[in-house]
Amino acid sequence: MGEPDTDVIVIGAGFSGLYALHRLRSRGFSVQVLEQADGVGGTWYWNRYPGARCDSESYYYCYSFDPELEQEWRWSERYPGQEEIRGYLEHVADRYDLRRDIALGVRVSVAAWDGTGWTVTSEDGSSRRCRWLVTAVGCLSTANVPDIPGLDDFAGEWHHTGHWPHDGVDVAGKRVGVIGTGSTGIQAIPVLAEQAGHLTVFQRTANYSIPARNAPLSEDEMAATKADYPAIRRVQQGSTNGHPFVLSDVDVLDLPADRRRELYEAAWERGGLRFRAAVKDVLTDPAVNEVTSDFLRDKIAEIVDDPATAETLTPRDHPFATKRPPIDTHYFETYNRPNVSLVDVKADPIAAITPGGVRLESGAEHPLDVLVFATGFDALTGPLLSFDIRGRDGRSLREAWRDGPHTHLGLGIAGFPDLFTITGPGSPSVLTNMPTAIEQHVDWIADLLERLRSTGETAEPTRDAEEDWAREVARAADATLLPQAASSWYLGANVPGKARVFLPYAGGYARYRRICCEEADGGYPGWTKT
Ligand code: N01
Repeated sequence: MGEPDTDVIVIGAGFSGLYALHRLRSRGFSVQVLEQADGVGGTWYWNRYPGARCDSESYYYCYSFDPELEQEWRWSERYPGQEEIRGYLEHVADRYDLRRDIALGVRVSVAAWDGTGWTVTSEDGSSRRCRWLVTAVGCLSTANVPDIPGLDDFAGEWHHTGHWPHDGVDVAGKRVGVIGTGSTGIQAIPVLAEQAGHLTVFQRTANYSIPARNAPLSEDEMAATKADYPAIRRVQQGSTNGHPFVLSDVDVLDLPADRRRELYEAAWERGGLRFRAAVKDVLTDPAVNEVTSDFLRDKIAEIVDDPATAETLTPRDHPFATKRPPIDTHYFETYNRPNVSLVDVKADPIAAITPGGVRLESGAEHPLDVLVFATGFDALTGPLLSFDIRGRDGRSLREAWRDGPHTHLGLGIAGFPDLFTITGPGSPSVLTNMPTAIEQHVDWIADLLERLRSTGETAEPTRDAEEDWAREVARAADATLLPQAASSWYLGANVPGKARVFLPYAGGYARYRRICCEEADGGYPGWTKT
């Protein structure tokens, strides 16, 4: 088997992989990062579609591990655009001298446990051995392109938003179609509408959306944030979603109608994900959710001129925020433009893609030059199953997860020793501010690896711990309204044939962090150490 080439291999060089490299290196581990892209950045390397921007605010969608980094970096806008975040991660890679341990353009095909370590083989045939394997592959990195007949014959160009060409797509004056009205579609549609000759939006599920209220950040705002960082970080660590918002304690149902309206209008004016934080119990109390959903439905009717279009855009089949709530810049306003049309593909589904465009089941044809798939991702499990992970006795993860993912805390998998999954299924990940979730996971993994280094043990979760955690993940989801969105990617429902399991942990970031601390403080009782 030979000596390991390195203590740890980390797969992926996005937010997770970069921090894992830095943290593990600072604890004295040798680390090799393998990244399939030609640059660092992960999600922010790939998602270059028009309008790509973070829905979390810049001052907290960033690392917190180094106060000097917080003080020296200057964000330009309330919500950072894709290029700015990619620039930030490039800066981090340089500032902490990370690049010397990152191999770019290396696509892992197989990672196999060999009894004392992991052998990681890449598509180019090269292999490396390590003692510990850490996946930093992201949660939303495996594109979901629906299997619609005829796509190969399309005469125009088509792109998934998650693999947008680096030199852009010229849509000026062209007939452009967008399939999908999730967070991505809702960001891209207003920008594409400004550039395209005609934009046709194919909507299957109408979505709620809150105005982002993006704006440049002034020197004063940045200075105030920088002065306040310790307090901001404390709030994040004690929060449900890893955001620095204090959740409202006002019962909206107890308010008279005019006060309730004021509360909602103020939240709408503040915009962004803060809207959700302004309504207590919005994700647990159906009556609260319904009045909130009604407020948002009314906003669509106010903004969109044509009543029939407004009605098609109005979500009625799922409560607000049970699917990840998008935030937007002039999304609903875009439907008032003369060059934009909306097609309801729930009422009249897409039958085929033809050489000239999209054909619906009714026979209606929509001629297109460019087709954009804003159709999302095979979330959480997709990135881990996109290559062949083989654990004890050669058992594959694809086999082990045939009926859905099994993990302990989203951090490890029974039968897969010394493998650690940053923001894996069963962790709060996509329900939180991702950098916050990532730092917590990486720090926890680094502590465990230090212990294993000193004891010489190998660790993997026990089956009992996995089963207990699966129950807790299901309990936490069932305590909310989240499972009510039948088409949600949180449930795996967007990918045909995928097991329907609520994937992230909905019990809240602070609670989850406490559980992880207890696990570590208790000597890792959920892990077998041999
Ligand atoms: O993907 P989605 P996304 N025919 O799965 C539709 C994060 N994100 O890329 O709802 C027709 O949400 C599908 O319809 P339906 C964020 O966590 C973050 O937009 O399944 N339509 C839906 O409308 C987000 O939640 C930022 O009925 C089809 C859309 O495509 C996550 O990424 C920015 C279809 C897919 O929506 C994913 O968002 C952007 C078909 N065959 C995204 N298949 C940040 O700010 C799918 N659809 C950090």
